[in-house]
Amino acid sequence: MLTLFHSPGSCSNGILYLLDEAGIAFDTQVVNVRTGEQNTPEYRAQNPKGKVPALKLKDGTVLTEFQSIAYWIGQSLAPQLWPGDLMVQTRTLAALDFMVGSVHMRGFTFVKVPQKFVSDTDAQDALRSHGRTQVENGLNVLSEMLADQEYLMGPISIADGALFYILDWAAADGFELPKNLASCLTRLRARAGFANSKGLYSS
Ligand SMILES: N[C@@H](CCC(=O)N[C@@H](CS)C(=O)NCC(=O)O)C(=O)O
Repeated sequence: MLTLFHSPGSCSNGILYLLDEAGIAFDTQVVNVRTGEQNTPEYRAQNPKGKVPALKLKDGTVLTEFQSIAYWIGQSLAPQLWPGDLMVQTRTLAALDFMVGSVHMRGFTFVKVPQKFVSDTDAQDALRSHGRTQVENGLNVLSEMLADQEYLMGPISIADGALFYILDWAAADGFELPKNLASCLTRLRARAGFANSKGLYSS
């Protein structure tokens, strides 16, 4: 059985979304990053990076890093989430990297946890504001990428796992979503995998 190391409400929601979408059986082990469970020796023994998501395979291998876990899911569990055309595959990986590496790490990280970087409260406000601008720019790029398609690459794909958590965070943090992204989030929430999941998305 696969085991997803997951903190509800965090970016591991995106991998949970893809596993639910794949419709396969898996276990979920909660690692609450708000209370520091990612730093326990037990979890570090599984993932020395101390981050979620991580996915433990049947043979004990632990996969880390959102993009590579999403890639593995598309290659081995859910071919319907992995495009066939080389250029679309390449754009899918670029979209994943943009969402996780830029919109999340260089945007939401500063919106959500500026205190991790600076202790001065004015500096935290400046960092939060910088993060909000990065997220807004990111949402505009994603809106152009989506255009009038149903999902980010056209048909549903592994890129939509990252899009799901990015849009979910944006809505929760009071960002105004461009119309096509708001409709896409509604469509993603209406899919059977998410709608019928065990409910480990909310913190
Ligand atoms: N590069 C990692 C980043 C994952 C990440 O930042 N996860 C956050 C939750 S959204 C985390 O585990 N934070 C705990 C910490 O930084 O201590 C990936 O792509 O999976």
